[in-house]
Amino acid sequence: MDKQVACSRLDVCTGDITKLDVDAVVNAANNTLLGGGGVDGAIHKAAGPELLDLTRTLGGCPTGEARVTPGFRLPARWIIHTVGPVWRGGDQGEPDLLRRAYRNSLQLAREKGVRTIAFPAISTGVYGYPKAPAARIAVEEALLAADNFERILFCAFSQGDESIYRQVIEELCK
Ligand code: AR6
Repeated sequence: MDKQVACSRLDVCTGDITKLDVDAVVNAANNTLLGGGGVDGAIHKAAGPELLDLTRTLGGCPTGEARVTPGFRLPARWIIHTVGPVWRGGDQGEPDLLRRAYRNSLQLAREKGVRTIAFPAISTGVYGYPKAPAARIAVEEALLAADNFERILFCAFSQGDESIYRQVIEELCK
């Protein structure tokens, strides 16, 4: 697909991903899929207890893979749960695992017919992945998959994080 067309399908915003009216939101989960802090905690809280009832039956998720559930009480129809890597210095396969988390999430979303999807900054909170290289992987993978989507949204949680995404997009879309 033409790079500029792919770029035009990307968007960035700052705010709470649980409020977004998109077909799917992505959750930065852990291997248990049983909830936690950060965006995972916010998604479980907003989706309601039915989400945990369901994720208990899924048997967890290996790092780099993704699983899908309904959105329950979220505006989003689907939640794609993925598990990014814990940052251990960068030479323990972290970039590849983060890339796979994005790629598998986008693939699963595509299989569900999702047209609009929002990602949080996977692994960059509790898991400690440096923000700029993480954003670069996110944007690269989104551009590769953009022909399958109307809109791929990066939902930052601070203005500073939003500007990191904007810089990366500017760099990769020039
Ligand atoms: N909407 C959008 N982004 C958010 C929200 C929100 N409501 N809340 C936090 N963020 P983190 P990780 C941002 O720690 O690093 C959990 O306990 C946050 O500012 O949520 O992948 C899981 O159960 C940061 O930029 O996820 C795992 O154990 C980004 O989301 C572990 O944390 C990711 O931060 C996963 O760690």
